[in-house]
Amino acid sequence: MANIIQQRKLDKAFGHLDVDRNGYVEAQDLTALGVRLLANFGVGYEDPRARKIADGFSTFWVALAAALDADGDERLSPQEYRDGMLAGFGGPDDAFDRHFRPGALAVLELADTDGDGYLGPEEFATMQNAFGTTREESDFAFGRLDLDGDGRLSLDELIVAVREFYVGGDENAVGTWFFGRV
Ligand SMILES: [Ca+2]
Ligand SMILES: [Ca+2]
Ligand SMILES: [Ca+2]
Ligand SMILES: [Ca+2]
Repeated sequence: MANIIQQRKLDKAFGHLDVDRNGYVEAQDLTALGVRLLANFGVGYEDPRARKIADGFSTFWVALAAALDADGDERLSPQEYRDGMLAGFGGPDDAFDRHFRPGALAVLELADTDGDGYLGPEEFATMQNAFGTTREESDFAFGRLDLDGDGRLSLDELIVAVREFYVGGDENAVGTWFFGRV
């Protein structure tokens, strides 16, 4: 059973992924999201980080479609997404680590512009902007995630939060707030 927070997280995540807003998540949405991220950070396609994003998102899409595209039309409806995620994509087995982590890590590494292994509020906000998060919501999320209040988030703690946001069932986990209010 999905609680209301889980439901809202799933709908929010679906909204991020449906970049062209046609009501379905498709392969080209992931491509568009990657393009937007690279543009926000001013990184060109020749950059190795661009390749990591493209590979990570492609891996993610193939796994997502294989697990969630119940009717086989190569796109995910909101219902397919919700049902599939609740049925345990990234659940007890290590689907998250295998299919999701490489893309998520590529995004975080891209966002860590000074390469210190942490995201500060500016780096975080630039990344969030690609997902349509406002600066205000980004700062709200940053404040929730920065448990020790030192003004930075390590890539390791961010990966944990991303996992909590996308596949976690615990609404009290800080990752619930990864993209701002839910
Ligand atoms: Ca779409
Ligand atoms: Ca489908
Ligand atoms: Ca940094
Ligand atoms: Ca911190």
